[in-house]
Amino acid sequence: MSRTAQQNAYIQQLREFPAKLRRVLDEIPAEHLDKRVGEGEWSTRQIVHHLVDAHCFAVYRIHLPLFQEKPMLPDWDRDDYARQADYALPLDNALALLVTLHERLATLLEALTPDQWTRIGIHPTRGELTVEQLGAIYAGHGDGHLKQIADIRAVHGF
Ligand code: NI
Repeated sequence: MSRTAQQNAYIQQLREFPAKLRRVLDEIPAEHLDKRVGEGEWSTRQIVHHLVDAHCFAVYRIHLPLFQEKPMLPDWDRDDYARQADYALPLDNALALLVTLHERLATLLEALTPDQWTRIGIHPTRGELTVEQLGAIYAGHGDGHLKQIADIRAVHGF
């Protein structure tokens, strides 16, 4: 299978993320998990549960263009999801799912042919995206939220 260095980098990033997140969470005392930087902002707990839902959508969104011609990729309201009862679950639940989801994503991407990387789906806000662009978005998505968690820690000093 011939992959570009960039494609390999996305796959590697996806493979490493769950352990990276776990190391960050291990440093945060449980009593701080529900702290937020302000009204309407997400807590660390909500961010971690958000990653699970976002990466469930990633698996779904990356599959669709493999089998359909320029499919519409499903949209979702992140704040609606964040208000549901499952976002209050202990983080072990989310971490276990993230390990599984990331293994699926990485395995899926690793086996793509060069043509499959160029298949296109219609993202609800970004328009036409290739499977490679979707892979890039989700490879970087977790790190963006790690910065958000770092901001919460900085504001509250833990
Ligand atoms: Ni997000």
